[in-house]
Amino acid sequence: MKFAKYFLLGIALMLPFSPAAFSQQSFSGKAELAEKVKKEFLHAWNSYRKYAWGHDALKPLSRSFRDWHSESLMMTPVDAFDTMLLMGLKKEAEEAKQLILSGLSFDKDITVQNFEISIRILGGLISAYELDGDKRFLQMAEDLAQRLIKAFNSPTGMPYRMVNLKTGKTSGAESNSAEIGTYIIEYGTLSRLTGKPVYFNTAKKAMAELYKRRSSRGLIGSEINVETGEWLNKESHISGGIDSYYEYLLKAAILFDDKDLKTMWDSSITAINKYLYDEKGGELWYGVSDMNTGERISTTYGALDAFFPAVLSLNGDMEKAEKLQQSGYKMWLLAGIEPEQIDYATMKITSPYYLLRPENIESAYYLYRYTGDYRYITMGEEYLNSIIKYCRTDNGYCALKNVMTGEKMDAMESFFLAETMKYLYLLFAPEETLDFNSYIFNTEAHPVKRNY
Ligand code: DMJ
Repeated sequence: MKFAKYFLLGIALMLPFSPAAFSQQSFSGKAELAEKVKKEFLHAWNSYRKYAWGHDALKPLSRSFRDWHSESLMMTPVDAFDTMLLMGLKKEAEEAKQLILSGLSFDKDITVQNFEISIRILGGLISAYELDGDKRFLQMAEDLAQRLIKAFNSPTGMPYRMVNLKTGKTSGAESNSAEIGTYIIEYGTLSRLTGKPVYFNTAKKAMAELYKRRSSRGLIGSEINVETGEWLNKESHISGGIDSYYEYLLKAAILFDDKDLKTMWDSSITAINKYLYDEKGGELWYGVSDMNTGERISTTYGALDAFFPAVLSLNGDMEKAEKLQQSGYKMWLLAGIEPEQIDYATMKITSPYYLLRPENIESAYYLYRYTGDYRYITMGEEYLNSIIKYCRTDNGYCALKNVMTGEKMDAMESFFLAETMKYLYLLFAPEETLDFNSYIFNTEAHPVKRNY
């Protein structure tokens, strides 16, 4: 048996390189990597359990917790629940489910950030319902949505940034494109599940209002007043502050087979590829330009931009997707772990922290699913190992204040368990774990079914 294994391995090594030969040879490696991710997920989850149970997030260095508001919204368990289901962690999933169902209520006099609560908690509850089937998750999701939807009550239909869960009082008229245009996956799915079109229509209207205010070049800016519709910041890019608006245009066009959203996406990606696309020394990057003139303002790219290869690949543009992912990989390797932002013209780090973000890994996962190229497995393995090397502590995982010095931060964001660990796991796990072509992920990596 042993002889046969080494004989076959020897033959495989003599074959000229081809992804198929390589992936067969390394098959058991993927299973081991998936197990390794699961073990590290448990390490983080058990630390949350021990020091932050019932609270929003773990503070791994001080072995304590952080709540975003005066009362907890159980952000980490809600965000992590579907990852547990996908990993087959039945005991942990059951415990998290009981905690959420018995202890989480939205009848609280607290003012929340509409965007964050929608992508993390509303998205988490909807996926929990779809994957687990317990109707109480759907009831909670609708209760939350009925409170959050009041944020859209502005003169333009673009939502305020903040809304009080009990009183519905809104605040924060000065908002950004991402916080205006990232609701339709959650709201549209809720419309499908409840038969009430109001959710889908409200989210779509906000996107259309934003799109309507694009410049003659077809670009949008990053900050806008939702009462007057006036742009406050005309910098156009694919980075934080705009990113998930584009992500949701494409994903929702696919998910709901919506022609208007498809038109909006098509014209947006044409403008992005004309004015933000930047080739430097054979490498592909996307920079920052003025939305009115189309002229380049800066050559920055960062951890948040690294979602874009996934979006490009979902759009079928594999050439740009693979090329951009190579640039993202280079950025990750600069200091051994991904910095928040670099200047790609000088390859200098302009923002040195690492918040345990998932986007670069998310793109590696999409590219592996689309190409089957084993290079994305080894890329993911490097990402995983560097996160273990730099961010693992005795009590969970922590963000880094500075990737160049390795200085740690006392924070483990819930998206580490919702997204970073989920995408790593799905990258290495067997394809049947989640049929990639049957689901669309919200921007917090919560999967929703494509077809009903
Ligand atoms: C997440 O909350 C979401 O992915 C969002 O779209 C961007 N920021 C974080 C992760 O980096």
